[in-house]
Amino acid sequence: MLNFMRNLREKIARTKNSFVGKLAEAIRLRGKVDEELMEELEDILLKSDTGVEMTSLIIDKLREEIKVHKYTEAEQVQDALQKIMSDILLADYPEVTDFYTDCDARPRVIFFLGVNGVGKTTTIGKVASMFRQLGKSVLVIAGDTFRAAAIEQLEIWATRAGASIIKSQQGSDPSSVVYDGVQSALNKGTDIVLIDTAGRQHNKANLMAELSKIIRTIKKLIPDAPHDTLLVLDATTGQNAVSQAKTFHEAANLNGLVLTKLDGTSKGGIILNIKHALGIPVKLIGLGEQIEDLQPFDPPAFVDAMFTTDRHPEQPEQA
Ligand SMILES: Nc1nc2c(ncn2[C@@H]2O[C@H](COP(=O)(O)OP(=O)(O)OP(=O)(O)O)[C@@H](O)[C@H]2O)c(=O)[nH]1
Ligand SMILES: [Mg+2]
Repeated sequence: MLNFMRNLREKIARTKNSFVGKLAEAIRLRGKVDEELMEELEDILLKSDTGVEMTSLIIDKLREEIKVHKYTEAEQVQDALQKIMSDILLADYPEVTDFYTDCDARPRVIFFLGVNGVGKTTTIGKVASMFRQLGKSVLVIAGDTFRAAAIEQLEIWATRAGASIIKSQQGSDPSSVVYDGVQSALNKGTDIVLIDTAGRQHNKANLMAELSKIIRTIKKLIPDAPHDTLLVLDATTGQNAVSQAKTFHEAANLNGLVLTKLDGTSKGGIILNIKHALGIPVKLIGLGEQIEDLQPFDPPAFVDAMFTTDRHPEQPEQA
């Protein structure tokens, strides 16, 4: 658990320093609570991908707190702002469920989708590895029959994770390999099925229809599957991710999000906004390219990692 927390803290350091750090710095440097400070904070929130509506919500709440409590000290404003942001996150996730154990279906079918390059295949490799560590049998299905080398890439991850793979030829119909894969999992009594899909732009109607077709195919074999339909979003794309999600949701009825590359952004405000904007929870967060760089999204732990300031930072080691 300690490692898990330390890892999270290190991995989101860019967001913490840049986004949360900038807010704190603005408050400290201005030294007084005035309209200019409010505008500066608003600007930082917007530039950190917090979204227009969420930013106004935060700023309005902060103004109110300042008025009610007659805050004049930088530290009071800083604490109030952090509390507002963490309350938003905690209210959006009233209970923390464990993604890896919160579904008893067997096989549990998890369907991954998203635009090109967001981290679908990598996430599948990481999720496969986690389930294997929990002692589950895992089958990955190479539903990306479009991109050259996609099948090989998934195969490498499957081998690394200790999962089996069902694949077909590049260019073949993704629905048919998905059908074969789910059938095979049913025959073998596999615990977990992870389905990879080709990256697709959300404004291409035919590609979105293909997703619906794959889902119908899965349902022919298991009516209540997929048990999870996860949209993978790249955190570095900011608020654009919200509009992507809306279209994917219409085509595939999402029940969760994976927010990848949180290690690669210095903004990170999207995490405050996305559940609020879409009503779909973030279930997993990607924190790097390695197999262990994925965590279930745990809002209290995240709030802690994002907002707790080391009041007594360790001295840098002597060279
Ligand atoms: N830093 C960082 N990189 C990531 C993360 N997740 C994925 N990546 C990288 O993002 C790149 C794309 O990852 P893929 O898993 O191939 O993405 P994809 O969505 O399957 O891509 P397509 O199949 O082409 O649509 C790779 O270089 C990954 O290593 C993450 O959480 N952090
Ligand atoms: Mg892929």
